[in-house]
Amino acid sequence: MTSRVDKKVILSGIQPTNKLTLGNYLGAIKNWVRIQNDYDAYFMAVDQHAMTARQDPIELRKNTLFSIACYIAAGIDPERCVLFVQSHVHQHSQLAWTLNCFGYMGELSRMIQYKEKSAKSGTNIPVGIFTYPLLMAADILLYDTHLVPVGEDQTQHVELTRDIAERMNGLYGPDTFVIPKAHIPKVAARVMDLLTPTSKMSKSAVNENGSIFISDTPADIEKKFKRATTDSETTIRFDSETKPGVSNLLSIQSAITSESIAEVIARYDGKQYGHLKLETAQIVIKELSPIQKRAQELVDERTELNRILRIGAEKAQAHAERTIKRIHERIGYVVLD
Ligand code: ATP
Ligand code: LTN
Repeated sequence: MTSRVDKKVILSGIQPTNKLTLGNYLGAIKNWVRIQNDYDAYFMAVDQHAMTARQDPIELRKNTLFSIACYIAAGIDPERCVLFVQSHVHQHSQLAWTLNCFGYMGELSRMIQYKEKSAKSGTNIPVGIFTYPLLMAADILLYDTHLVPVGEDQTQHVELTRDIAERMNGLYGPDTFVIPKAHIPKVAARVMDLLTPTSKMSKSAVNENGSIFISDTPADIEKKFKRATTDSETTIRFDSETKPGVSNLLSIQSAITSESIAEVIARYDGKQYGHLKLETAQIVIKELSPIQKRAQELVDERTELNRILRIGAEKAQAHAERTIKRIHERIGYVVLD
């Protein structure tokens, strides 16, 4: 079961439910960029996952293209990595059905994201919110993935993927599926909401002022950081329990500048929260501005993006089809040559 270039496979994706946030960038994309050369890498926009919440069709299409453009603008190399849109590779839903027959109601109902999202959905909870981790498991297992670079909130889904892969390996042979592992960044694995720093920064937060979007203008970014919730003390130190707001700003800086938290703190000796907020804003603006500009150019121009997505879909389909054939053989479907 070797991959295209005999390197280990990494794969990850982000739901194009809105514009990407600083959380997606620091928790996922920046980490992808850092490790892309060491692996056979697959990165996608998971539009089928986005369907678990109602989407405006025009916005969904726009956000999907903008996500891919952001991956490239942030440094993902489309010549080296397979960049694609999930719905372009029909094998994802095909394998998801099979996994639906091997995942258990009990384990799915323990998923934290399911509990949180279903609580927000009111009485009519789409079935997809419940079975969603099995589509994610299909995404991962289709490409014989070894490592899944994600933020901390996704570890439970990767664990579930491992459990199902091991279950099927027990039934159909130890090399049916590669057993994947989550790869979590050391800093900023969980960027917090600026207004409610006890919750994760999210694309779909109720109050958009707590989230920094990659597409925010410098003025928006500065305004949001100035309003960031801190605490009633005055000392700048790291303690995510008692000082979640200040600690979040320190982590954001550290993730962008690659300084340690201690080095960031040392720069604030004798300074106030106001300085910390403003300088964090400036560091974020400097990091995001070129990404935003390049992503917008790619979306406006479109031909290059279409070319990249067409090649990505073909490469992804080729790998996915090999896996589908292998699984269908093992589980007893009739496979035609
Ligand atoms: P939504 O609000 O639509 O549920 P989200 O912003 O939480 O979405 P996802 O599409 O669920 O984003 O996540 C995509 C990737 O970004 C995952 O790897 C996830 O772990 C990472 N990620 C999302 N939010 C954060 C965050 N606040 N800090 C660190 N990583 C994050
Ligand atoms: N469930 C993930 C997005 C996602 C994903 C994947 C991440 C879907 N399929 C495969 C890594 C690998 C989320 O962040 N909500």
